Amino acid sequence: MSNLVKTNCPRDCYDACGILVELRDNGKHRILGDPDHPMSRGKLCSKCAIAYNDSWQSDQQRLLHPLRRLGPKGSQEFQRVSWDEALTIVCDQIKTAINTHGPSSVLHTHYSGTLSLTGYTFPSRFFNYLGATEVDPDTICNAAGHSAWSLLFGNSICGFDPRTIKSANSILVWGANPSHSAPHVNEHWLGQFSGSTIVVDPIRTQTAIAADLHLQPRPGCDAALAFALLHCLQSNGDFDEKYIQSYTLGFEEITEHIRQANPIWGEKHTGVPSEKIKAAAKIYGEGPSMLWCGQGLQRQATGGNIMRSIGLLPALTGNIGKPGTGYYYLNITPAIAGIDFDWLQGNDLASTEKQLISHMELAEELGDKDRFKVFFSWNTNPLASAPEQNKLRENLKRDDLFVIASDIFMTDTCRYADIVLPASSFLEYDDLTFSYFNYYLGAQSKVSEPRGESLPNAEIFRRLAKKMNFDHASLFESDSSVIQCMMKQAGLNFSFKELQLRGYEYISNDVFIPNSNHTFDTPSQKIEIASEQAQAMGLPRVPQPWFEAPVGKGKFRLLSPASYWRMNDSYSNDKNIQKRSGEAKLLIHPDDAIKLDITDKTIVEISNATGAVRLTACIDDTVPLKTLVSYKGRWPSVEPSGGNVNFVHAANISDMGNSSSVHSTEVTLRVI
Ligand SMILES: Nc1nc2c(c(=O)[nH]1)N[C@H]1C(S)=C(S)[C@@H](COP(=O)(O)OP(=O)(O)OC[C@H]3O[C@@H](n4cnc5c(=O)[nH]c(N)nc54)[C@H](O)[C@@H]3O)O[C@H]1N2
Ligand SMILES: Nc1nc2c(c(=O)[nH]1)N[C@H]1C(S)=C(S)[C@@H](COP(=O)(O)OP(=O)(O)OC[C@H]3O[C@@H](n4cnc5c(=O)[nH]c(N)nc54)[C@H](O)[C@@H]3O)O[C@H]1N2
Ligand code: SF4
Ligand SMILES: [Mo]
Repeated sequence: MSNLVKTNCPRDCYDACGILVELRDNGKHRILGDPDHPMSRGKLCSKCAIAYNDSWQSDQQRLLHPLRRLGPKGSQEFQRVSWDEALTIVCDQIKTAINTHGPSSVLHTHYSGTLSLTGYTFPSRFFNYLGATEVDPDTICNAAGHSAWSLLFGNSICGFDPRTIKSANSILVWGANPSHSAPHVNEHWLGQFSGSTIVVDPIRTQTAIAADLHLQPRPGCDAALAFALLHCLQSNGDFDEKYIQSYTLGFEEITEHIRQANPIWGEKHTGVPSEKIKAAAKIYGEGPSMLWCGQGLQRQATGGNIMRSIGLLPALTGNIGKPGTGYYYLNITPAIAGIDFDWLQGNDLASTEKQLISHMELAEELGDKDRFKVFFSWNTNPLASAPEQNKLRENLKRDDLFVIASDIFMTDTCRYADIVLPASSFLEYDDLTFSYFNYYLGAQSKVSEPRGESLPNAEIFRRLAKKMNFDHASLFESDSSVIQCMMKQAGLNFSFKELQLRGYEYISNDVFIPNSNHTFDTPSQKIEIASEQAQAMGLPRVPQPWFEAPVGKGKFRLLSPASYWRMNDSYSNDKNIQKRSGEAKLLIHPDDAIKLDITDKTIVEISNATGAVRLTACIDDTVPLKTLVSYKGRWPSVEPSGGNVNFVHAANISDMGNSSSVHSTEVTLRVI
């Protein structure tokens, strides 16, 4: 057997890189980028190249055994126990909660640890069968955008096919920062594009610097900016009247909004110079043009309205349904290929309707003694990533709340758990992976035995189901059966072994041209500019040209998007990455810094009614005035300050999808 094995990266990342593993006899393998893979081209991102070759294969760093809490919650005093003991305790606690308060008193939360399909979905079968309450996963990330584009286009998960870039003249990247969040897409896809690139971002990111045109609006003003662009597009004669007539509904209801949104108005309310608005409209209007809306964009108080408004650009210019056009938010490739998520997650196993709460409600709801008795966190680390960290910690400490956490490392969430269950990493079991950018699936291949006594996510829940004496067959389906079924559903008519050898496979050799028949999955089958559904939800019938007023005196807007060195909050425990990325920084514009007597390395505190956190100032003119930036991804327990930006995140929900509006956070700033 060759000592090289192909696998794929299952992180929550647009790139979905191919990986080549050089097997070593000592069991500590070399993890490299697959040179034959169209994204990785022989190179992993800096963070994975370090962490996969270090902490992810380190017995000192990984959780190796089930643990039972000895000291107070948060103290990290644990005792090693066997799987049988751990699962017996978990099972007893779940049964007690069901007997006294019903199954919905078990609350589970999960998200983006691994996105490999079995690891990501299979445990939900257990919780659905049980009748547990679920923290609605996307509400921490992208639910507002999904709701918005579902109303407008009838679909938010099947966007342009990146392979059609050759036919485009311009790409508009709006509120995404692939230089951090999708480094390979940034280098090999966007970076090699020969047409014009426009970036809309309050931060002058590396992607913005490389673009032909950068519009730098104040945060939360994008709907107004979209309308100003529409005004210019219409003036330039770049509206596609025939397309509007045939395939959209309710155009006449926004014509007045468009008329009044002239570029001077746009400049006044967004901070983007009118000349730049005109220049961007000219480039986009020439077409064919592609639109990429990022996930950071919609984490605003009015993020849903922002997405609906920006979606009008392709709709009114007819940049849809032809090569080199289209709009993209997320391509949920497995769903597009036909993989049945209801089956994967066991949505039909529930005997009563599932109760959902938003991530924005989690901290508060955990304080409800009568509602939740067991909290089970798996594949996620809410004590770093969730809002209202003070309240969350306080409520997790409740004596009458039993907490279970499953992770591959001793995260802050694990520290607060009564029982910790060690999970295996993607190097230790077979699965399918996918990209939410490119239209391909990949094989995740087992290259090591699970570290210590750790178990793959699915196996943990098969064992727990057995302990609970559940007997439904789908709770015990083997990984290989799930993988085989998924491949069949996706039309990959060859063996998993073959996929492992190939590494990855496009779900179709032909490029996708979504909406080429111009029929949309909305009630009217048209693009619903005016939406009765929206109205019924208490939202405006049509997108609104809203903008936010600049922050008040003494206040700053805080943005905390994806960091270069971390994957969400993962890798924060990796010593090398800690060294490379340095202390947690707060980027501040030089003119703001001078006024407050702040220089590089000054220790500052940002605070609001929700909490406070100390950070190290970094003077940086890539951020706009009155806006602060601190990239997400720190574990409070490994920070000297004991905090992270989510101590000031107030959990306000956005206008749609019960979703996060973390980028609407306002703080005051003082020197310590
Ligand atoms: N301030 C601020 N906060 C944010 C955001 C922001 O923009 N600003 N963004 C939000 C967004 S977009 C997201 S998606 C969330 C993400 O939030 P989380 O889902 O909490 O993401 P991670 O912090 O990476 O946590 C995933 C955990 O899963 C673990 N893990 C990895 N593989 C496995 C596995 O196979 N099994 C198990 N059991 N565990 C595994 C990792 O070790 C890690 O601890 O954060 C949100 N938080
Ligand atoms: N390295 C790395 N890669 C990641 C992640 C990570 O943590 N680290 N996280 C993964 C996950 S879970 C996700 S969801 C994606 C997120 O990746 P992206 O989709 O790129 O989204 P973000 O990085 O959250 O934010 C992108 C940009 O939105 C901008 N933004 C914020 N507010 C506004 C606004 O009001 N208007 C406009 N126009 N722009 C605004 C921010 O300044 C930021 O530069 O990345 C994934 N990839
Ligand atoms: S996290 Fe993203 S960029 Fe890094 S190796 Fe994985 S897929 Fe590639
Ligand atoms: Mo996310």
